[in-house]
Amino acid sequence: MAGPAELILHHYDFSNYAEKARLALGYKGLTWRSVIIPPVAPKPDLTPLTGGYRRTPVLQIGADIYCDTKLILRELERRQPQPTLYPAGCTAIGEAIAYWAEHQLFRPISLYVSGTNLDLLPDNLQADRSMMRGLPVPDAETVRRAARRNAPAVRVQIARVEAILSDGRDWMAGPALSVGDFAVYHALWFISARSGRLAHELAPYALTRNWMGRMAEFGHGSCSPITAAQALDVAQGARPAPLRASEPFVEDPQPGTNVRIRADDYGRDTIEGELVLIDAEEVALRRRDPKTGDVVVHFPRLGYDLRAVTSRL
Ligand SMILES: N[C@@H](CCC(=O)N[C@@H](CS)C(=O)NCC(=O)O)C(=O)O
Repeated sequence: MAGPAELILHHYDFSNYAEKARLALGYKGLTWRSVIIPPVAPKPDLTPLTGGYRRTPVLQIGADIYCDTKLILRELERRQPQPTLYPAGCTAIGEAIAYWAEHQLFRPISLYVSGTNLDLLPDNLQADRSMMRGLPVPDAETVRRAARRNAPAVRVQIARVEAILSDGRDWMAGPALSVGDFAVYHALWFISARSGRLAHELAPYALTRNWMGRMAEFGHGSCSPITAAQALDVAQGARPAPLRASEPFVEDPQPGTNVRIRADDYGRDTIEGELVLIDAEEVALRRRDPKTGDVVVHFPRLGYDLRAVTSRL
């Protein structure tokens, strides 16, 4: 059984965003508990914790639930500042590199990898991901065509990663490791997460492969499994941690308002609750579920759409 202060990561092995979180846990030398969640919806033991958020990974600490790796990494830093993921001087550029990696580099990689390894994927994965994006469910030939169409965008961008490193810098944003390294790494990690069929794409790039090797050495920290039911019990037996004071912008809903929040890109399931924290980095909602009791669900501000719930009467 896990205690209320333990880090619990809800994830599955081939999730690249989960790999980003696992590696950050390893970099900080943290001990954590692992709950393996299904890679496709429905996720009946996860969504009572999140209020509907279904993406992977999710970090739970007692009755506090952190959605999205952008916030998960910040929360790990808040709880264990050293070694830092946010070095002065490299963080702003690191965040910009992370945005590029996660919004332009990764999608073609995902399509190229999926179409190349279609025979190795769970049967219902393509259908689930298409529905998650509001797209029609593709047949196998459509998925393979998308792989061929996206291969050039992958190649062009791997060459850019090599170019970034070619001035002799150790890390993506310069002399210090930053969130940019974790974001580029998890995107490139996905190339070989399924099979070695696309290893030739990285083969020409010695600097990139050396940098990936240094990243992989951080490992995953020390982890031991618990069940999804145990994780729900941890939430039920814990109270949400005290929150820092909100610092809303003038346009923001005030704490105490009923709000709904959802991702602004894909997996746009709506989560509703009472706004209990809002500042430049984070938005948190209090909600209640019979399986968890009171929980506070935390999101990064950027990348999420937040609205006050207005009565439709
Ligand atoms: N911005 C999110 C993206 C997370 C994401 O897209 N994860 C993928 C898995 S790698 C996902 O949720 N896929 C659907 C699922 O797992 O249900 C983050 O940084 O955590």
